[in-house]
Amino acid sequence: MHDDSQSLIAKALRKEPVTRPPVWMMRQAGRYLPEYMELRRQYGFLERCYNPELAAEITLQPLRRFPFDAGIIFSDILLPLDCMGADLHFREGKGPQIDNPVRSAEDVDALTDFEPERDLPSPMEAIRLCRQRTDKPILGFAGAPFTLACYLIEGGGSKTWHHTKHFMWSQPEAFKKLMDKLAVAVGKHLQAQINAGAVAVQLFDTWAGALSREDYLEFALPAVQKVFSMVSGAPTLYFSRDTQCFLDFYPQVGADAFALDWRVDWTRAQQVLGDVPLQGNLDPIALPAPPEIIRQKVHHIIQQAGPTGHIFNLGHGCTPQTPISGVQAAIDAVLEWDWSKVG
Ligand code: 1CP
Repeated sequence: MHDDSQSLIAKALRKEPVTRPPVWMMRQAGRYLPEYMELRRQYGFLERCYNPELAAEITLQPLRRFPFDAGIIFSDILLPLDCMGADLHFREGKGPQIDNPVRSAEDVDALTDFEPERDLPSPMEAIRLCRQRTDKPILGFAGAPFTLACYLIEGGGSKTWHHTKHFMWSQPEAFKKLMDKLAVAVGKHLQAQINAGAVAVQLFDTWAGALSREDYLEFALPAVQKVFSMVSGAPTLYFSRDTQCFLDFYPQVGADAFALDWRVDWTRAQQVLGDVPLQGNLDPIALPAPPEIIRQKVHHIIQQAGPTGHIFNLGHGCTPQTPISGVQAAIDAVLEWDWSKVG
């Protein structure tokens, strides 16, 4: 099996010199790709995730079309919840739905333990298949406990996370027990993906920005720390969205690197976080812009991030409206960068 240790992404995560940053994009597999839409017509979402052949194929699709430096395994953050007893559905035209939301201490107790290789072998199997089929490094991932709790308690997506916050404040002990259970499940899931050959793993805390500083510290941070304390053998990245006001908490999180959304200013991030690898952070909504604008924005980000410890990415995922030409223009702009020629 090939060795990923000299890949650009592994070097950037070790802060070694590179002539240009490595590039991949969150949601680089998905609805903006015609070849994904073709498979989407034939198979349901959960089937695409639970069948390792399909998951591997979808992971490889963007790597065939674009010169990305890494793939991210096709799966979803909500799958472990399905294995733990949540009645998870992806119905056409709707986001994820959980038909038996967690609303009481008894509901928390009823969630079953999660053993990744027993209950959810497909992402690990898909990582192993991808590693046989491409030399590109493959990233694993999972959802952070707070973000998973949001879907589990709410029963789906939400603008306000009303039920989640109500549960958190009215039943804090049950909420913390839930966070702990989720942290154990997620820690095991990330470790299993590393054991299967993931070059690094990313924890997605998409909804952390819904919390105040106090609530993040009390309810979300301890569970994230627990996740990262359970994981070893490959670098870890923490992505959260809309959390500029928590940047100063990041050093306590326990991740090796941080994925920034597009609102975060590089100078401030580097001042607050110091010498840690950073990933990001082009606004995904810039991808429909003219190629020259994309190029300027990409080069501005690379220049600000500096020559070591930067992985180029979007500040959040590709959307279904993302044009193929915009993805290509952003990658071209990264590939033409050469730090050895920058004075
Ligand atoms: O075809 C479809 O309609 C499915 C759309 C889709 C896709 C492509 C969903 C449903 N999940 C995924 C795959 C996925 N999800 C990946 C694989 C990598 C890739 O595509 O390149 C990853 C990393 C995720 C992670 C994920 N799922 C997050 C965290 C990251 C983020 O985007 O913020 C979240 C919040 C989810 C939940 C989820 N799954 C799917 C949707 C539409 C959503 C979000 C719903 C919402 O906004 O509440």
